[in-house]
Amino acid sequence: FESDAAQAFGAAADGEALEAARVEFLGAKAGRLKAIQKGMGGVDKADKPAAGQKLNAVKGAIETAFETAKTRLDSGASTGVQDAFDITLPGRPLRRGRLHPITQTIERMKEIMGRLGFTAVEGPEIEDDWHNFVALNIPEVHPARDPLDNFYLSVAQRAESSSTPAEPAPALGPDGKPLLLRSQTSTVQIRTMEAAIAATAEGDDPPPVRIVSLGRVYRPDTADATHYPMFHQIEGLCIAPGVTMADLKGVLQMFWQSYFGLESSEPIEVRFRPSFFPFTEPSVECDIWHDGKWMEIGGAGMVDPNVLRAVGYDPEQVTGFAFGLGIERICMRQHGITDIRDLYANDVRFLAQF
Ligand code: FA5
Repeated sequence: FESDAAQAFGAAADGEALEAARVEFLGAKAGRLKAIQKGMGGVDKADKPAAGQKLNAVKGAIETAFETAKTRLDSGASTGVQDAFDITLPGRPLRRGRLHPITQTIERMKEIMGRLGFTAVEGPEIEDDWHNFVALNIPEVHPARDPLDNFYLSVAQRAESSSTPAEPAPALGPDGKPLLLRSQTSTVQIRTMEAAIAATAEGDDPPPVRIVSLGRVYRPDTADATHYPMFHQIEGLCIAPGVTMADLKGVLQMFWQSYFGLESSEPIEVRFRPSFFPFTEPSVECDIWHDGKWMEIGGAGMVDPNVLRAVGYDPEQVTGFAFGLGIERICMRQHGITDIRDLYANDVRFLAQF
């Protein structure tokens, strides 16, 4: 009986269970101890003192067991509170978010070009025929317009009947020409020069322009280690009277010296190779000497007079240079990333390294 009571008190997980056990064993009216006390009447007279003593001892033991259980519950021990919170354990480390490596590269490029006096501007990712092609001196029948080389937009059509789903129709701009995702950031050259001309009062000289534009471009290239259908470019444009190819080379040289300079023990050299772009003349492919080899970084050249004329500049008054570089390739080269797809697989274990 005594051990039954101790067990019941010990097992009580909360105040309610303990109270129920107390009523069962120590209850003043119908408790089991009370029942035993009542049974004392039937004990032989000679045995009574010994039995009374025994009963008092049992009662004391049960009461002690009850008090012990009550103390235990009051201190919260068996509610599990102490098991769940061990305040002496070291905390779990908080993981800090970080910027994507491409975002870091973009921020660094903007900062360096900013110090060279180039303002960062943005342009839309959905472009029209004029800004992506015509104003950039890309004629109506140029392979660059091929639907296989561009993401043209279309609009879903309401189906005539459920059995014949409607063909999507080409999405057209206000000029009635197809809209597309821009395939290069050179579109922003056009928008910037147009805005500068539009802000020029009649009879005034249009202001010089020094901008960079960094953003996404889209081409239906099959993804492989160095190509992705969405990637980023940095476009630079400088328009002013008397700008020459030497200025282009000087700006690129300073840019790369700042970009890689801290890690590179040798001065960065810039090399131009003859090339062709419809919107520059002459046009070059640009390489830099980095880590003991020539690294191709993108295209550049002097803005074609046709482009200047298309937006309203007088090519007799001003000249300018432009360049367009692939940001992923530079970021990859800098960090030793060998597959462009790793940049966009969104594996945090990979991205957390940069
Ligand atoms: C151009 O896009 C020109 N607009 C550059 C330019 C601007 C020339 C101003 C003259 C004046 P190109 O198509 O070569 O050029 O692309 C430039 C860079 O984008 C390439 O050198 C390469 O680094 C990168 N690139 C091209 N296609 C991809 C792709 N699918 N994935 C990742 N990077 C790419």
